[in-house]
Amino acid sequence: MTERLTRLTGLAPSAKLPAFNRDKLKPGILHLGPGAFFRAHFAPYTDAALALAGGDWGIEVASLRTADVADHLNEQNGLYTMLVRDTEGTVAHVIGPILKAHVATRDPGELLARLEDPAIRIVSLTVTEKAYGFDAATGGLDLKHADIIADLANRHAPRGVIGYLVEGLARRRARGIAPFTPLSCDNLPSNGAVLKRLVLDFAGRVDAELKAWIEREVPFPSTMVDRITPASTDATYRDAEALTGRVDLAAIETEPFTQWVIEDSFANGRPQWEKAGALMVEDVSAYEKMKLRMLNGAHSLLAYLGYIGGYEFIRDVMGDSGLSALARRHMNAAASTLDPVPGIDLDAYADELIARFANKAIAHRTYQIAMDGTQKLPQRLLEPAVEALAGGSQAETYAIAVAAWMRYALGIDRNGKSYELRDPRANEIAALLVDVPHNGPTVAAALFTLPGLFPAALTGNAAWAEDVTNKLDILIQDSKLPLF
Ligand code: CS2
Repeated sequence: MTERLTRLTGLAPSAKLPAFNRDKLKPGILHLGPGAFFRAHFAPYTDAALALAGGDWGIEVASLRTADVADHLNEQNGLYTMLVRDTEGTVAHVIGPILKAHVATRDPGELLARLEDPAIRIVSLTVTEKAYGFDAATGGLDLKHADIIADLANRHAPRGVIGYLVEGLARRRARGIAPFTPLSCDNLPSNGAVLKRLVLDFAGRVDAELKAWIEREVPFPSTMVDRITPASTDATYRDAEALTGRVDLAAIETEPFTQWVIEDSFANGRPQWEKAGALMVEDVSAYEKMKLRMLNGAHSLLAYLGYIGGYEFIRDVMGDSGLSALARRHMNAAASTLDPVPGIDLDAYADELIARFANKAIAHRTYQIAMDGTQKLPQRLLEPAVEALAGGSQAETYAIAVAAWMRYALGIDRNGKSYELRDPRANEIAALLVDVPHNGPTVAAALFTLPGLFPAALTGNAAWAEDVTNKLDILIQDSKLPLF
């Protein structure tokens, strides 16, 4: 039987190994949410920074929900393989900065102790949009979010991200320990500012002095993160084993492109990520809007249209010349809502996105990207659509994307087979659609009333709402995807 990946000796020569001494690392970062994206982005940037600039920034990770990834990482002494795929082939990099993994649901006290440890100077997060308890309608705390409700009622034994951060900071303050820097790496606009607002809102409800201390002492840098990272499959584990000679149950796969823009505002030091190619800036918002609107907006458009059109992967959708032209059209529309982005030519950026989406070596499921639509639509599609309409544009590609999401929200494919929506508001959506006849006007009218999702500037714009309705009608009636 093939040996498990647990140490760096004896691996196949095709594996690229960490170029620093792991024994020198000390815990300095605690990362919440060690999913595939973190393993393809934050950890490899830190790995490269350690190799190129030295330092002792080791990472501990904590899963707030499931235990599998954390268990596999511990079984492998924190090591795992990142496969970088393009049409030229696949390269295996073994990534070295992870020291230990924790599982919050199994041992919440252990995670609280790690948050309190003065050695931990950064607490970074990739927990997905829905974990924040963010209300897109108000920009503040969602007081109906299950974790927020539970943690406000029981703040010393939290279960959600905001509850853990506030309790960790409260414990440090009580013991006179300097705060850690919370570092959001999720696809939310101004993710640091959003996180700050949520943490302050939560803290203000439990302890006004704590709130004032956080406001004074804790920086919340925003980041823009980018690397297309599909969920791991059997092919990931198989290729990782072939290229390293070791069984690796924490292997991930990703594309060659990677980008990270970080606001350089840390309370207590940071790794030299700029040595690994990260861009350290004063204000990340222009980069973040660009990425959310051009990449993620087009991704969601392609995911919904592609999934209902019977395409399994984004690369297949891109093989359809009408849909890839539509994606490009949407990117142009999104670009026209943006202020200039320092150092970036938006046209060249769009061309590069098209090539990345078309990468034949990356099998990125439309169904994966379609997940959590209610959490993704506002920043990717609805806010820029409002701005486009205000600027006198017809916002047509946004109408197509929203119609495609609505068609997807019916939960039945074109062969009549049902699928799970995988959205935290799936039950509300289903309830709105009960007994609603499947045609454009009725379904659009029902979904437009989902509380807090669609801004009044969109639903109140009769021409745009009618455009969505007509397009949805075509998508519902036609078994083939129409060319809009
Ligand atoms: C995708 C993103 O799943 C999704 O919603 O749009 O995960 C996308 O692949 C990344 O943001 C790329 O950096």
